Parts: sequence; C-alpha cells; structure tokens
Amino acid sequence: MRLRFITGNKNKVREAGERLAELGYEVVQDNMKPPEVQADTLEEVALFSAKWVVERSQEPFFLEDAGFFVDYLKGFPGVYSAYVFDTIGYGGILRLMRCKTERSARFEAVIAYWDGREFHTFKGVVKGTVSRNPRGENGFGYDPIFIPEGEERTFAEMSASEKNAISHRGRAIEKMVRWLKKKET
Ligand code: ITT
Repeated sequence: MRLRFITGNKNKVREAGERLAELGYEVVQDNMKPPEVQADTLEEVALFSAKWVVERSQEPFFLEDAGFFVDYLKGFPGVYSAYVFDTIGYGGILRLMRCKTERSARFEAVIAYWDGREFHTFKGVVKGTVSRNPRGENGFGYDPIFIPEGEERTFAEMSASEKNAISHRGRAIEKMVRWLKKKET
C-alpha cells in the first residue's frame, strides 16, 4: 500500500520510507509546503498544516511535526526547533548548556494522518540526554547532540535502522501502522 507523506524534508522521507518499507508500505513524498502555525504543541502545529492540505486535496496522506525538547531549557527549542536549527543551530543549544549537568532531553514526533474522512494523530517520543560535543555524521538536524537512553552514541553515530528502531519518528510510524493494519482487517 502507498502512503502519501507531505513534507519538504528529504531526511524524514528516507527515515519514514525505510521504517514503512519494513512494515509493508511504500512512501511517496508530496512537497506541498503547507504553512506551519506557531502554537504551543506539536499536535496543534501538525493538525493546522494537515487541515490546510485537506482544503486543497482530500486524498489520504500523513504529515509529521517533530521537535527537540531540552528539560534544563524548559522544553526549548520544542515547537521552535526548525527555526532555532536554522538560526543558532545545535551549536547554540550546546552553548546554552555549557557546564550544565542536568542534560536530559527528548525528541517528539506527532503524525497527523488523514484517512479521507477524518484526522488521526500518533505520537512518538524518545528520551535521552544532550551530549557535551557534537558527534557523528549520520542523520540530520539535532542528531549529533542527542544520546538516546541506554546508549553512549549520539543518533548521528548510529545507522539509519538503529535510529529508526528507537526514534520518535520510528515509534510514531509504528503506532500509525498498527492502526492502519487494524483498519484493514
Ligand atoms: P516538514 O516539511 O516535514 O515540516 P521540517 O524540516 O520543517 O520538515 P519539523 O518542523 O518537523 O521539520 O522539524 C523541526 C526541526 O527539528 C527540523 O528542522 C530538524 O532540525 C529537527 N528534527 C526533526 N526530526 C529530527 C530528527 O529525527 N533528528 C534530528 N533533528 C530532527
């Protein structure tokens, strides 16, 4: 079965595509560029974009909004992750965290799926810590500074499939697939 993924981010397509292929689905990227509203939660951001898409095309699709939440910074950059990445980058986050021992953080991803009639949301979370220095070449975004729980390597030091097996995105996708499979039977 084919799933339309509305995103401009090729890295997301690659990761979601690999995870979904393992689960028996094919991903097709659609770069419609829906606007992203500034809101308090990833759910609100995802649903705002998803509603904009449905006003233009009613075919089933999913999109995803993700964020990096640092506890010491009271959840910042969170819903501002894309803007912060494009401005101060992960180097800016490391500077804000210099000499801090409280380094817990998490990634969250919220998928909004439109089945042609209504929306369904699926959330994935991965907890971990902010590294002292950036490490690794794989992945994208904040991956070089995030060490998932139970690991010593950053996401950027892991292979795509290792990241996918435990990541916020991988987990949100698994939930969506579980729901899709149930719907099919
Ligand atoms: P869309 O077109 O799908 O919206 P985007 O790149 O704007 O793509 P988001 O707003 O969901 O994506 O993501 C916010 C930022 O969080 C993004 O710019 C990345 O830098 C970062 N990010 C998202 N997922 C990540 C991941 O798996 N690993 C590292 N950083 C990630």
